[in-house]
Amino acid sequence: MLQGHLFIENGRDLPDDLTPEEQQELENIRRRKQELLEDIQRLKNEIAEVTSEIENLGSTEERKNMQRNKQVAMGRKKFNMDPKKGIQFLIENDLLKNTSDDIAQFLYKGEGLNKTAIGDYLGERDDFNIKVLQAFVELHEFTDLNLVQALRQFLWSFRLPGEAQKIDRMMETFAQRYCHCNPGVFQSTDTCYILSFAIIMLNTSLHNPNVKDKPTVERFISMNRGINDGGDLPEDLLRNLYESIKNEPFKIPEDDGNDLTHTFFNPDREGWLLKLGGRVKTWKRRWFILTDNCLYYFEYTTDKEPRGIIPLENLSIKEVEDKKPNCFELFIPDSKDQVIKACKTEADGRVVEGNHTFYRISAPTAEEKEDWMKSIKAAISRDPFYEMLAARKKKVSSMKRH
Ligand code: 4IP
Repeated sequence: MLQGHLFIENGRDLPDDLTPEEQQELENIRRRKQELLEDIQRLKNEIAEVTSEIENLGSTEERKNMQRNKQVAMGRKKFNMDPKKGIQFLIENDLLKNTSDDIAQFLYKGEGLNKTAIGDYLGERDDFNIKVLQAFVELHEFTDLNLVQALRQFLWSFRLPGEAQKIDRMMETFAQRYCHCNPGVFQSTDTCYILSFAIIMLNTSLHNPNVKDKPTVERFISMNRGINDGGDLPEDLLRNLYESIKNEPFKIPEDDGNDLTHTFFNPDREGWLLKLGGRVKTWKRRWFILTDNCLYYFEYTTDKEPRGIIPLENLSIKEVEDKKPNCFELFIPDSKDQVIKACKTEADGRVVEGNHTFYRISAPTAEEKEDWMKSIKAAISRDPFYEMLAARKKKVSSMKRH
């Protein structure tokens, strides 16, 4: 039987020693087997087809995803180098919708984005960028936060650019959003705007080691008199804000190691420098203090009255070569012979106008020269901003009179 079976397996003919019934049965078995083999083959084919479909599906999906991720990474890189070009690239490749809301979301999430680049994009004057800025600020939730908490959140989401006009626009949008989320806290957006800056400056004064004179809470309160549309803000509110900043300084993104609190608002510095005389060109060692946008110099560190004061407004600074090492010069741009507005003390104690068309100064080391130049430059560049702030203060204090 086994042999017969093998015979059937290998050949097509039926063995002739079987009964007709056996032959019939054998025939049936053969047919069923054939059918089963065909079924198996069909299933195999189907499985192969489906597997290949799945494989193809997986690899195209994967490929698409990989391609997309690559392009997004490229878009982010481009954005960090040139924000406008980066956004354009992402839009052209369908990775970002060309709407202010979508772009704002992208910047707010900020994944892989440089915070200086975000600040630059948001600070642009373009109408569309202003819309993005508004949408971006609206993504911040400030409800029930005090002004310091809101500023902490806001100033961490991007790096405030150094340009006065940009800062003005951004802080204005911030103040509007804060007032919208917290109605009734301030009389006007201007009040919120002014107080925001008072807080940023307080942060610097309290936490920048270069600033020796640390303001007390009383001074902070008195500095902010009359800013609530001519009226005063509640003392408790100012005390809380002061304490909050005192206990914890602002955390500000430092993409390039330079930050607003250290260089923009309070570049104050003091130290010994050599100064060349105005008419008589003698070098004198003087103790210099940079504060309130002015350079003061004293004969001794303990002197109460300075020998001279140089307001930095409208001045420029440059490095110069001299027999003395590490020299730099303060001068009026485009006007070589004009005398710089400054005051000095004569030998007999009278305070008179200075005679310098330039101030040449020599620092003890190259590093100190760099530091002084950096601080003085920052003091000069903050000027337009102070003017804007002063204009707002004037506006709110005049409201009371009207
Ligand atoms: C003086 O030279 C000092 O250098 C003064 O510096 C300087 O005034 C005078 O400039 C200059 O004549 P002598 O002391 O040798 O006379 P300081 O005031 O620091 O002592 P500045 O304006 O630099 O303070 P003129 O411009 O006054 O001559």
